[in-house]
Amino acid sequence: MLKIVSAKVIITCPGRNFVTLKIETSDGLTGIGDATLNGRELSVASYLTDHVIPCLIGRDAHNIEDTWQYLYRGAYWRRGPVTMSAIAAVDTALWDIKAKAAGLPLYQLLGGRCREGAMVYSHANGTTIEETLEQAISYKEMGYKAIRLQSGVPGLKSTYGVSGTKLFYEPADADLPTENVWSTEKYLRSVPALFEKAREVLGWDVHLLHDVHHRLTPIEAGRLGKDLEPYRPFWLEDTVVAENQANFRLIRQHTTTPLAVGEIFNSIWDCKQLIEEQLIDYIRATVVHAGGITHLRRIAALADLHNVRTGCHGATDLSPVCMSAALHFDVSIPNFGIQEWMHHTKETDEVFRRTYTFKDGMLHPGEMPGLGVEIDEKLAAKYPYKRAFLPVNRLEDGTLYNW
Ligand code: KDG
Ligand code: MG
Repeated sequence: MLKIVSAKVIITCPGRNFVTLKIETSDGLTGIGDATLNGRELSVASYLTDHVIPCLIGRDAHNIEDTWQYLYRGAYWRRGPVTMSAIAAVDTALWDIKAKAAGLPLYQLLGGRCREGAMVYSHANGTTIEETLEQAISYKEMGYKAIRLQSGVPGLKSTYGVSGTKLFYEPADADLPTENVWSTEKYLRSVPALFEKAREVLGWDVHLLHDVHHRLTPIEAGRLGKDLEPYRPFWLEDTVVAENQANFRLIRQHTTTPLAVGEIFNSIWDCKQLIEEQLIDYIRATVVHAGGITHLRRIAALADLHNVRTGCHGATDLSPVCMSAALHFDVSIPNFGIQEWMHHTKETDEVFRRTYTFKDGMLHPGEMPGLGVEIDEKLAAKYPYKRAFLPVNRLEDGTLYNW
Protein backbone atom coordinates (compact mmCIF):
# COMPACT_ATOMS: atom_id res chain seq x y z
CA MET A 1 0.00 0.00 0.00
CA LEU A 2 1.21 3.47 -0.92
CA LYS A 3 -0.36 5.49 1.87
CA ILE A 4 -1.28 9.16 1.42
CA VAL A 5 0.28 10.93 4.41
CA SER A 6 -0.30 14.57 3.54
CA ALA A 7 -1.84 16.87 0.97
CA LYS A 8 -1.81 20.63 0.60
CA VAL A 9 -3.05 23.38 -1.69
CA ILE A 10 -0.53 25.82 -3.16
CA ILE A 11 -1.85 29.10 -4.54
CA THR A 12 0.48 31.25 -6.59
CA CYS A 13 0.23 34.15 -9.05
CA PRO A 14 3.29 34.25 -11.33
CA GLY A 15 1.46 36.49 -13.84
CA ARG A 16 -1.93 34.89 -13.14
CA ASN A 17 -3.44 32.74 -10.40
CA PHE A 18 -2.87 29.00 -10.23
CA VAL A 19 -4.12 26.51 -7.65
CA THR A 20 -2.12 23.29 -7.30
CA LEU A 21 -2.74 20.26 -5.11
CA LYS A 22 0.33 18.39 -3.86
CA ILE A 23 -0.06 14.90 -2.38
CA GLU A 24 2.69 13.07 -0.47
CA THR A 25 2.89 9.33 0.21
CA SER A 26 4.41 7.23 2.98
CA ASP A 27 7.46 6.35 0.89
CA GLY A 28 8.18 9.99 0.03
CA LEU A 29 6.71 10.08 -3.51
CA THR A 30 4.82 13.26 -4.36
CA GLY A 31 2.31 14.05 -7.07
CA ILE A 32 0.69 17.30 -8.23
CA GLY A 33 -2.59 18.22 -9.88
CA ASP A 34 -3.94 21.47 -11.33
CA ALA A 35 -7.07 22.84 -9.56
CA THR A 36 -7.28 26.26 -11.22
CA LEU A 37 -10.77 27.59 -11.98
CA ASN A 38 -10.32 31.00 -13.56
CA GLY A 39 -11.84 33.81 -11.49
CA ARG A 40 -13.14 31.34 -8.86
CA GLU A 41 -9.80 30.00 -7.64
CA LEU A 42 -10.41 30.19 -3.89
CA SER A 43 -13.62 28.17 -4.04
CA VAL A 44 -11.74 25.12 -5.34
CA ALA A 45 -8.93 25.72 -2.83
CA SER A 46 -11.50 25.68 -0.01
CA TYR A 47 -13.31 22.63 -1.41
CA LEU A 48 -10.01 20.75 -1.39
CA THR A 49 -8.72 21.97 1.97
CA ASP A 50 -12.00 21.79 3.89
CA HIS A 51 -13.80 18.86 2.28
CA VAL A 52 -11.39 16.63 0.32
CA ILE A 53 -7.96 16.56 1.94
CA PRO A 54 -9.23 15.25 5.32
CA CYS A 55 -10.71 12.23 3.48
CA LEU A 56 -7.51 11.51 1.55
CA ILE A 57 -5.19 10.94 4.46
CA GLY A 58 -4.54 7.23 4.99
CA ARG A 59 -6.00 6.14 1.63
CA ASP A 60 -4.01 3.99 -0.80
CA ALA A 61 -2.63 6.32 -3.48
CA HIS A 62 -2.70 3.46 -5.98
CA ASN A 63 -6.50 3.14 -5.91
CA ILE A 64 -7.20 5.97 -8.34
CA GLU A 65 -10.59 4.76 -9.62
CA ASP A 66 -11.91 4.06 -6.13
CA THR A 67 -10.79 7.50 -4.93
CA TRP A 68 -12.48 9.09 -7.95
CA GLN A 69 -15.74 7.28 -7.19
CA TYR A 70 -15.42 8.17 -3.50
CA LEU A 71 -15.13 11.89 -4.28
CA TYR A 72 -17.85 11.86 -6.99
CA ARG A 73 -20.52 9.39 -5.87
CA GLY A 74 -19.56 9.60 -2.24
CA ALA A 75 -20.07 13.35 -2.03
CA TYR A 76 -23.79 13.03 -2.90
CA TRP A 77 -23.56 16.49 -4.60
CA ARG A 78 -22.32 15.64 -8.09
CA ARG A 79 -20.74 17.63 -10.92
CA GLY A 80 -20.20 21.38 -11.24
CA PRO A 81 -16.91 23.14 -12.04
CA VAL A 82 -15.76 23.51 -8.42
CA THR A 83 -16.31 19.87 -7.45
CA MET A 84 -14.96 18.49 -10.72
CA SER A 85 -11.82 20.69 -10.65
CA ALA A 86 -11.12 19.50 -7.12
CA ILE A 87 -11.61 15.84 -8.12
CA ALA A 88 -9.40 16.48 -11.17
CA ALA A 89 -6.58 17.77 -8.99
CA VAL A 90 -6.64 14.65 -6.81
CA ASP A 91 -6.90 12.36 -9.82
CA THR A 92 -4.00 14.03 -11.67
CA ALA A 93 -1.78 13.98 -8.57
CA LEU A 94 -2.50 10.26 -8.05
CA TRP A 95 -1.67 9.41 -11.68
CA ASP A 96 1.57 11.39 -11.24
CA ILE A 97 2.41 9.32 -8.17
CA LYS A 98 1.52 6.00 -9.81
CA ALA A 99 3.69 6.76 -12.83
CA LYS A 100 6.59 7.86 -10.62
CA ALA A 101 6.22 4.66 -8.60
CA ALA A 102 6.39 2.69 -11.85
CA GLY A 103 9.36 4.76 -13.05
CA LEU A 104 7.52 5.53 -16.30
CA PRO A 105 6.21 8.64 -18.07
CA LEU A 106 2.46 8.75 -17.50
CA TYR A 107 1.48 8.04 -21.12
CA GLN A 108 2.97 4.55 -20.75
CA LEU A 109 0.44 3.75 -18.01
CA LEU A 110 -2.37 5.03 -20.23
CA GLY A 111 -1.59 2.46 -22.91
CA GLY A 112 1.55 3.89 -24.52
CA ARG A 113 1.92 6.14 -27.53
CA CYS A 114 -0.58 6.32 -30.39
CA ARG A 115 1.44 9.12 -32.01
CA GLU A 116 4.75 10.96 -31.81
CA GLY A 117 3.40 14.16 -30.31
CA ALA A 118 0.30 16.33 -30.00
CA MET A 119 -0.40 18.82 -32.77
CA VAL A 120 -1.06 22.17 -31.13
CA TYR A 121 -2.70 25.38 -32.23
CA SER A 122 -1.68 28.79 -31.11
CA HIS A 123 -3.50 32.12 -31.00
CA ALA A 124 -2.91 34.83 -33.58
CA ASN A 125 -4.74 38.00 -32.64
CA GLY A 126 -4.75 41.68 -33.47
CA THR A 127 -7.02 44.69 -33.51
CA THR A 128 -7.11 44.57 -37.32
CA ILE A 129 -7.07 41.77 -39.90
CA GLU A 130 -3.60 42.89 -41.00
CA GLU A 131 -2.22 42.72 -37.45
CA THR A 132 -3.77 39.29 -36.86
CA LEU A 133 -2.36 37.89 -40.07
CA GLU A 134 1.09 39.35 -39.40
CA GLN A 135 1.09 37.37 -36.20
CA ALA A 136 -0.28 34.28 -37.93
CA ILE A 137 2.62 34.44 -40.39
CA SER A 138 5.11 34.50 -37.53
CA TYR A 139 3.45 31.43 -35.95
CA LYS A 140 3.64 29.65 -39.29
CA GLU A 141 7.34 30.50 -39.45
CA MET A 142 7.80 29.03 -35.95
CA GLY A 143 6.50 25.73 -37.33
CA TYR A 144 2.87 25.74 -36.15
CA LYS A 145 0.60 23.60 -38.30
CA ALA A 146 -2.57 25.13 -36.84
CA ILE A 147 -3.42 28.69 -35.87
CA ARG A 148 -6.47 30.25 -34.24
CA LEU A 149 -7.44 33.60 -35.74
CA GLN A 150 -9.17 36.26 -33.63
CA SER A 151 -9.40 39.85 -34.79
CA GLY A 152 -10.91 43.10 -33.53
CA VAL A 153 -14.41 43.84 -34.86
CA PRO A 154 -14.75 47.20 -36.67
CA GLY A 155 -17.09 49.40 -34.60
CA LEU A 156 -16.50 47.51 -31.29
CA LYS A 157 -14.00 48.85 -28.77
CA SER A 158 -12.80 45.48 -27.56
CA THR A 159 -13.69 41.88 -28.14
CA TYR A 160 -12.95 38.37 -26.95
CA GLY A 161 -9.59 36.95 -27.96
CA VAL A 162 -7.75 40.16 -28.79
CA SER A 163 -5.06 40.98 -26.29
CA GLY A 164 -2.51 43.61 -25.42
CA THR A 165 0.26 41.04 -25.08
CA LYS A 166 0.47 39.06 -28.26
CA LEU A 167 2.08 35.77 -27.22
CA PHE A 168 -0.80 34.92 -24.94
CA TYR A 169 -4.32 36.10 -24.36
CA GLU A 170 -5.14 36.61 -20.70
CA PRO A 171 -8.73 37.68 -20.13
CA ALA A 172 -8.81 37.62 -16.28
CA ASP A 173 -7.35 41.08 -16.23
CA ALA A 174 -8.99 43.10 -13.44
CA ASP A 175 -9.77 43.30 -9.73
CA LEU A 176 -13.46 43.66 -10.70
CA PRO A 177 -14.99 42.51 -14.00
CA THR A 178 -14.36 44.84 -16.93
CA GLU A 179 -17.15 45.22 -19.51
CA ASN A 180 -17.08 44.44 -23.23
CA VAL A 181 -19.72 45.59 -25.73
CA TRP A 182 -21.04 43.18 -28.33
CA SER A 183 -22.82 43.39 -31.69
CA THR A 184 -23.60 40.15 -33.51
CA GLU A 185 -24.26 42.02 -36.78
CA LYS A 186 -20.85 43.72 -36.77
CA TYR A 187 -19.12 40.49 -35.78
CA LEU A 188 -20.81 38.37 -38.45
CA ARG A 189 -19.66 40.83 -41.13
CA SER A 190 -16.03 40.76 -39.95
CA VAL A 191 -15.12 37.06 -39.62
CA PRO A 192 -15.57 35.91 -43.25
CA ALA A 193 -13.37 38.83 -44.35
CA LEU A 194 -10.67 37.68 -41.90
CA PHE A 195 -10.73 34.12 -43.26
CA GLU A 196 -10.80 35.19 -46.89
CA LYS A 197 -7.68 37.31 -46.40
CA ALA A 198 -6.07 34.60 -44.25
CA ARG A 199 -6.26 32.01 -47.04
CA GLU A 200 -4.77 34.55 -49.48
CA VAL A 201 -1.85 35.30 -47.16
CA LEU A 202 -1.27 31.97 -45.39
CA GLY A 203 -2.24 29.53 -48.14
CA TRP A 204 -3.95 26.18 -47.59
CA ASP A 205 -1.22 24.20 -45.81
CA VAL A 206 -2.10 25.42 -42.36
CA HIS A 207 -5.17 24.66 -40.25
CA LEU A 208 -7.18 27.73 -39.30
CA LEU A 209 -9.47 27.85 -36.26
CA HIS A 210 -11.81 30.40 -34.73
CA ASP A 211 -13.53 30.80 -31.35
CA VAL A 212 -16.97 32.47 -31.23
CA HIS A 213 -17.00 32.25 -27.43
CA HIS A 214 -20.71 31.47 -27.04
CA ARG A 215 -22.05 34.61 -28.70
CA LEU A 216 -24.43 33.44 -31.40
CA THR A 217 -27.85 31.87 -31.62
CA PRO A 218 -28.04 28.50 -33.45
CA ILE A 219 -29.33 30.03 -36.68
CA GLU A 220 -26.65 32.74 -36.61
CA ALA A 221 -24.07 30.02 -36.01
CA GLY A 222 -25.41 28.13 -39.04
CA ARG A 223 -24.98 31.28 -41.12
CA LEU A 224 -21.41 31.87 -39.96
CA GLY A 225 -20.48 28.22 -40.54
CA LYS A 226 -21.87 28.45 -44.08
CA ASP A 227 -20.06 31.74 -44.78
CA LEU A 228 -16.75 30.19 -43.68
CA GLU A 229 -17.12 26.94 -45.65
CA PRO A 230 -15.15 28.20 -48.69
CA TYR A 231 -12.10 28.76 -46.43
CA ARG A 232 -12.27 25.25 -44.87
CA PRO A 233 -11.72 26.10 -41.20
CA PHE A 234 -10.43 23.25 -39.02
CA TRP A 235 -13.16 24.16 -36.54
CA LEU A 236 -15.57 26.78 -35.35
CA GLU A 237 -15.58 26.78 -31.56
CA ASP A 238 -18.27 27.51 -28.98
CA THR A 239 -20.69 29.03 -31.49
CA VAL A 240 -23.54 28.92 -28.98
CA VAL A 241 -23.96 28.33 -25.28
CA ALA A 242 -24.18 24.57 -24.92
CA GLU A 243 -26.49 24.24 -21.93
CA ASN A 244 -29.22 23.15 -24.32
CA GLN A 245 -27.41 20.50 -26.31
CA ALA A 246 -30.30 20.12 -28.77
CA ASN A 247 -29.42 23.61 -30.11
CA PHE A 248 -26.66 22.03 -32.13
CA ARG A 249 -29.15 20.16 -34.32
CA LEU A 250 -30.12 23.42 -36.01
CA ILE A 251 -26.50 24.45 -36.60
CA ARG A 252 -25.72 21.04 -38.12
CA GLN A 253 -28.64 21.34 -40.53
CA HIS A 254 -27.07 24.44 -42.05
CA THR A 255 -23.33 23.94 -42.26
CA THR A 256 -20.57 21.39 -42.84
CA THR A 257 -17.99 23.52 -41.00
CA PRO A 258 -16.64 21.30 -38.18
CA LEU A 259 -17.86 22.27 -34.72
CA ALA A 260 -15.95 22.22 -31.42
CA VAL A 261 -17.35 22.75 -27.96
CA GLY A 262 -16.80 21.83 -24.32
CA GLU A 263 -14.12 23.92 -22.63
CA ILE A 264 -16.55 24.73 -19.82
CA PHE A 265 -17.99 21.21 -19.61
CA ASN A 266 -17.19 19.35 -16.42
CA SER A 267 -18.74 15.94 -16.92
CA ILE A 268 -19.58 13.31 -19.52
CA TRP A 269 -23.24 14.27 -19.04
CA ASP A 270 -22.54 17.74 -20.48
CA CYS A 271 -21.49 16.18 -23.78
CA LYS A 272 -23.50 12.96 -23.96
CA GLN A 273 -26.19 14.13 -26.40
CA LEU A 274 -23.77 16.17 -28.51
CA ILE A 275 -21.54 13.14 -28.95
CA GLU A 276 -24.22 10.46 -29.35
CA GLU A 277 -26.10 12.46 -31.99
CA GLN A 278 -22.84 13.42 -33.71
CA LEU A 279 -23.73 17.08 -33.40
CA ILE A 280 -20.08 18.07 -32.92
CA ASP A 281 -16.71 17.07 -34.34
CA TYR A 282 -14.36 17.98 -31.48
CA ILE A 283 -14.86 17.78 -27.74
CA ARG A 284 -12.85 20.39 -25.80
CA ALA A 285 -13.23 19.18 -22.22
CA THR A 286 -9.92 19.14 -20.41
CA VAL A 287 -8.20 17.47 -17.49
CA VAL A 288 -8.62 20.16 -14.84
CA HIS A 289 -12.25 21.07 -15.38
CA ALA A 290 -13.63 17.67 -16.33
CA GLY A 291 -12.72 15.44 -13.42
CA GLY A 292 -9.12 14.58 -14.27
CA ILE A 293 -7.49 12.02 -16.50
CA THR A 294 -9.78 9.23 -15.32
CA HIS A 295 -12.98 11.02 -16.37
CA LEU A 296 -11.56 12.60 -19.52
CA ARG A 297 -10.59 9.15 -20.79
CA ARG A 298 -14.19 8.08 -20.33
CA ILE A 299 -15.40 11.08 -22.35
CA ALA A 300 -12.84 10.35 -25.09
CA ALA A 301 -13.91 6.69 -25.25
CA LEU A 302 -17.55 7.71 -25.73
CA ALA A 303 -16.50 10.27 -28.35
CA ASP A 304 -14.48 7.66 -30.23
CA LEU A 305 -17.62 5.57 -30.80
CA HIS A 306 -19.23 8.52 -32.60
CA ASN A 307 -16.39 9.92 -34.75
CA VAL A 308 -15.76 12.81 -32.38
CA ARG A 309 -12.13 13.72 -31.75
CA THR A 310 -10.60 15.60 -28.84
CA GLY A 311 -9.33 19.18 -28.80
CA CYS A 312 -8.52 19.93 -25.17
CA HIS A 313 -8.78 23.46 -23.88
CA GLY A 314 -5.32 24.87 -23.18
CA ALA A 315 -5.55 28.59 -22.47
CA THR A 316 -3.16 30.31 -20.03
CA ASP A 317 -5.52 29.71 -17.09
CA LEU A 318 -4.74 25.99 -17.30
CA SER A 319 -1.43 25.53 -15.51
CA PRO A 320 1.58 23.67 -16.93
CA VAL A 321 0.50 20.79 -14.65
CA CYS A 322 -2.77 20.47 -16.58
CA MET A 323 -0.98 20.96 -19.89
CA SER A 324 1.43 18.18 -19.07
CA ALA A 325 -1.41 15.84 -18.07
CA ALA A 326 -3.27 16.73 -21.27
CA LEU A 327 -0.24 15.85 -23.39
CA HIS A 328 0.13 12.39 -21.85
CA PHE A 329 -3.59 11.90 -22.49
CA ASP A 330 -3.32 13.28 -26.06
CA VAL A 331 -0.55 10.94 -27.19
CA SER A 332 -2.22 7.87 -25.67
CA ILE A 333 -5.77 7.99 -27.04
CA PRO A 334 -6.85 6.85 -30.52
CA ASN A 335 -9.18 9.78 -31.29
CA PHE A 336 -6.95 12.75 -30.55
CA GLY A 337 -7.64 15.76 -32.78
CA ILE A 338 -5.64 18.78 -31.67
CA GLN A 339 -4.42 20.47 -28.48
CA GLU A 340 -4.71 24.19 -27.68
CA TRP A 341 -1.49 25.75 -26.39
CA MET A 342 -0.67 29.27 -25.40
CA HIS A 343 2.65 30.33 -23.96
CA HIS A 344 2.69 30.95 -20.21
CA THR A 345 4.67 33.85 -18.76
CA LYS A 346 8.37 33.34 -18.05
CA GLU A 347 7.58 33.53 -14.31
CA THR A 348 5.01 30.73 -14.63
CA ASP A 349 7.49 28.51 -16.47
CA GLU A 350 9.99 29.13 -13.66
CA VAL A 351 7.53 28.17 -10.91
CA PHE A 352 6.35 25.08 -12.82
CA ARG A 353 9.44 23.31 -14.14
CA ARG A 354 8.16 21.27 -17.01
CA THR A 355 9.68 18.82 -19.44
CA TYR A 356 7.25 19.11 -22.35
CA THR A 357 8.81 20.60 -25.47
CA PHE A 358 7.65 22.13 -28.75
CA LYS A 359 8.97 20.93 -32.10
CA ASP A 360 7.56 21.19 -35.64
CA GLY A 361 4.08 22.23 -34.56
CA MET A 362 3.79 19.52 -31.90
CA LEU A 363 4.17 19.30 -28.15
CA HIS A 364 5.93 16.28 -26.65
CA PRO A 365 5.30 15.26 -23.03
CA GLY A 366 8.89 14.11 -22.37
CA GLU A 367 10.21 10.93 -20.78
CA MET A 368 10.47 11.84 -17.10
CA PRO A 369 8.65 9.42 -14.76
CA GLY A 370 5.23 10.83 -13.86
CA LEU A 371 3.72 13.95 -15.39
CA GLY A 372 7.12 15.54 -15.97
CA VAL A 373 6.37 18.77 -14.14
CA GLU A 374 7.30 19.93 -10.63
CA ILE A 375 6.33 23.03 -8.69
CA ASP A 376 9.03 25.17 -7.05
CA GLU A 377 7.22 25.94 -3.80
CA LYS A 378 9.70 28.56 -2.57
CA LEU A 379 9.40 30.52 -5.78
CA ALA A 380 5.62 30.03 -5.83
CA ALA A 381 5.42 31.67 -2.38
CA LYS A 382 6.95 34.85 -3.82
CA TYR A 383 3.84 35.39 -5.98
CA PRO A 384 0.82 35.72 -3.67
CA TYR A 385 -2.79 35.33 -4.89
CA LYS A 386 -4.22 38.38 -6.62
CA ARG A 387 -7.98 38.67 -7.14
CA ALA A 388 -8.76 38.68 -10.86
CA PHE A 389 -12.09 38.47 -12.70
CA LEU A 390 -13.04 37.53 -16.24
CA PRO A 391 -14.89 40.32 -18.09
CA VAL A 392 -18.65 40.53 -18.62
CA ASN A 393 -20.29 41.38 -21.91
CA ARG A 394 -23.21 43.67 -22.85
CA LEU A 395 -25.11 44.33 -26.05
CA GLU A 396 -24.91 47.87 -27.41
CA ASP A 397 -28.20 48.73 -25.67
CA GLY A 398 -26.82 47.62 -22.29
CA THR A 399 -28.38 44.15 -22.06
CA LEU A 400 -26.14 41.70 -20.25
CA TYR A 401 -25.00 39.02 -22.71
CA ASN A 402 -22.79 35.92 -22.84
CA TRP A 403 -19.09 36.61 -22.51
O1 KDG B 1 -11.00 31.09 -18.46
C1 KDG B 1 -11.54 31.41 -19.69
C2 KDG B 1 -10.57 31.16 -20.81
O2 KDG B 1 -9.88 29.96 -20.64
C3 KDG B 1 -11.26 31.14 -22.14
O3 KDG B 1 -11.86 32.37 -22.36
C4 KDG B 1 -10.29 30.83 -23.25
O4 KDG B 1 -12.04 30.38 -24.79
C5 KDG B 1 -10.91 30.22 -24.44
C6 KDG B 1 -10.05 29.38 -25.28
O5 KDG B 1 -10.57 28.85 -26.26
O6 KDG B 1 -8.88 29.23 -24.98
MG1 MG C 1 -12.64 28.90 -26.27
